[in-house]
Amino acid sequence: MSAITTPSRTQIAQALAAHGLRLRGGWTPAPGDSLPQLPNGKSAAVVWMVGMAGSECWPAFSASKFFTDGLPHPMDRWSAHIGDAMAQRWSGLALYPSDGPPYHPFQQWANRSEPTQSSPMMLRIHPEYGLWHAYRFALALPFLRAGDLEQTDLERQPMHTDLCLQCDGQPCLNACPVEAYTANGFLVNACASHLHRPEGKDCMESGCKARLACPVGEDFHYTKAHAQFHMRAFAASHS
Ligand code: B12
Ligand code: SF4
Ligand code: SF4
Repeated sequence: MSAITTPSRTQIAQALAAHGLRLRGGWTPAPGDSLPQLPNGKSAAVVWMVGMAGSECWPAFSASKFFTDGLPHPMDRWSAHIGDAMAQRWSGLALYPSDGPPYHPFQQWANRSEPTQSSPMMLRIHPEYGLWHAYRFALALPFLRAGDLEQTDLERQPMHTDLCLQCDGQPCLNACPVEAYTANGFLVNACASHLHRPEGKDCMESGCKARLACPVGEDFHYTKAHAQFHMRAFAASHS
């Protein structure tokens, strides 16, 4: 039987960067986390969070075969291609945000790896990337090198507390033309219906106005092509 290779945090980050993906920190599972077993039958020692900030993954994704093959869910399939290969290489398991329902609690996991906070948009807000970030997969691995988790962003950066509570006027809450963001959550159908009408053209072409109204992370706004890709996917799945 071949020995298991334990990659360093730097090696993982470099392997991901080759695909325009970002290592978003990691966390150590506890028994209550009920993660699936790894292929060797053992529990994971660490879960690394993988995602992107802004449109950094767009060049690699849009150049991949998944973008043009005409099959459904191209970005999920692109992510799975990368995540499964890494999991196999390092004897772990890749877990995906869209696995489910029931879904893995990605936003709770993210909070254990990075200084993200809740926002009225239901998305986690990051002090640097704002609302312009997402997760592509989580890599559960059997071993962790000493010192690697002490380097997590959560421990290195000061916590920026209350970003949204201190936000002047909370412009995100007033920018949606159909008031899809309410005190009771996100009105998916109100948003989706608007996107299917001619009045929704702005959102379809430039991205969600509510998200764009947020002053945090403006340098990380998605490019037009990237924003349109997500808006079309969202509208198509809520027709
Ligand atoms: C179902 C789903 C949706 C549904 C419903 C969303 C909802 N608010 O219930 C729909 C289709 C509407 C949707 C839409 C979008 N989604 Co969505 N969605 C999911 C998905 C697949 C499952 C959510 C879930 O039920 N998780 C299960 C629970 C147990 O996990 P959780 O970590 O506990 O998550 C919940 C809590 O954290 C809670 N929460 C968040 N903040 C706070 C704060 C407090 C105090 C409390 C108590 C709870 C709480 O809300 C979460 C959802 O219920 C997640 C991926 C995932 N696996 O989590 C993506 C996810 C949440 N979506 C995401 C995104 C980006 C979007 C879109 C912007 C799509 C896009 N690409 O343009 C839109 C807009 C959403 C919006 N404004 O609300 C990202 C969010 C990234 C981020 N920055 O936080 C995720 C994490 C996927 C990803 N690949 O990264 N989504
Ligand atoms: S506009 Fe203000 S309240 Fe809304 S998400 Fe951004 S920082 Fe938070
Ligand atoms: S995409 Fe447009 S309609 Fe939907 S929530 Fe955002 S601003 Fe509102």
